[in-house]
Amino acid sequence: MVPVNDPMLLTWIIVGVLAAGAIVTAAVVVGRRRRELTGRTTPELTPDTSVATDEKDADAAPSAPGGAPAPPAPSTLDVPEASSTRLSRLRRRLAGSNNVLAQGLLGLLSRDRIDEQTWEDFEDTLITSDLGVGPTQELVTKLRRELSIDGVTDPQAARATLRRVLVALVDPSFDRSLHITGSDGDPGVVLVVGVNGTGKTTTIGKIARLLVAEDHTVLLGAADTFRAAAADQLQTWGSRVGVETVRGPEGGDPASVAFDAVAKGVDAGVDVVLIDTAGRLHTKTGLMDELGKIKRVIEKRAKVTEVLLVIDATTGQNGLIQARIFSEAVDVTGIVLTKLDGSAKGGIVVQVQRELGVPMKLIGLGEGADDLAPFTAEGFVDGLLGE
Ligand SMILES: Nc1nc2c(ncn2[C@@H]2O[C@H](COP(=O)(O)OP(=O)(O)O)[C@@H](O)[C@H]2O)c(=O)[nH]1
Ligand SMILES: [Mg+2]
Repeated sequence: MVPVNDPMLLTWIIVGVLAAGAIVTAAVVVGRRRRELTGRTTPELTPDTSVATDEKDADAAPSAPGGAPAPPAPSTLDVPEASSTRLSRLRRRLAGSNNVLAQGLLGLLSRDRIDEQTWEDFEDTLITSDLGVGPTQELVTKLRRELSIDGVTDPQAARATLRRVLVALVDPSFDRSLHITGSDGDPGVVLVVGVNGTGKTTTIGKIARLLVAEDHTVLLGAADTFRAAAADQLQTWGSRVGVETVRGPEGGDPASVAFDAVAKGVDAGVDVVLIDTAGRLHTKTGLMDELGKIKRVIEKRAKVTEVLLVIDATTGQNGLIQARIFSEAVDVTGIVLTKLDGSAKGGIVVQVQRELGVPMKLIGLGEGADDLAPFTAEGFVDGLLGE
């Protein structure tokens, strides 16, 4: 060791030692601080619990493999709205400012005199509202005749004429009641069919609520076995009003789930069994085979009293094509038109009913749990005309 005699050199050595110490201390502090920060902002590693769902199952509970019961039962049950008040509550949604049919009809009445050009424009409006060419011509012919007798100078009278002609077009003579009474003490069985995404599962959930509001006992059958999420979605609907769901394993045979549900309904003595089906069948033959089989197998236990075809009003002419295919595959006894709240084209009601010769029985007017109403010709027309 060389003795350090130079005071300047000694000072420099002390300064150097202190500086080195300060640097080490600073590094330690910064390091600790960085670890703290990192710990706070980096999410903990957890197993991926997300479930692949599509938009249509957004309200479904997470899927459970193997069809295990998934949605927890709510602690208190909902009290669903009675059917009698629904259409009047929801009617306003029919005549939204973007409703082509409503606008065309009311526009016609707002004139003092209707010339040839006006009639032609009116006809075009009706056709673009999905009313269809046949019903449009029928409506225009009738209106021209009646308004030429009564005139349009009295707006009240003209409106009454329009209402009368429209109600006749929608056909008030159809039996629109849901056939939910089985024979010989068996439950009524309602089979719900339609393309994926049209609103089948939602509609079944809503029908269950309608029936519960009328003091019927109900059982649900989840015969859409493609994904467990589909059965979860149905079960969630049922559990909100204390209605049980019969389900099978994911990918299982839909007909066997439908059979089990109906058998259980018979044994338990419930009033109505509602059967959900899948709409992912891409070929017509596949569709016929599948739906035909489900119906045949159910009927080994109890008669199917109602086959409801669900159509999405926003799909327009496409919905009509689907309706034709389904009605060839299975004997449709009633139509449910969903999403009329989001459609500017209420005319589809008349066209679908005409095409299939089957009554419109229920209309969906929103995503709310009780946004499904029994269809009546008068209620529908009053909704369109904003009365
Ligand atoms: N706005 C509106 N949405 C509806 C109506 N009915 C069903 N939906 C929605 O349509 C989507 C598909 O419904 P879902 O019942 O899963 O169709 P499914 O595949 O035929 O069973 C869901 O997001 C529903 O909330 C309706 O009347 N109005
Ligand atoms: Mg479904």
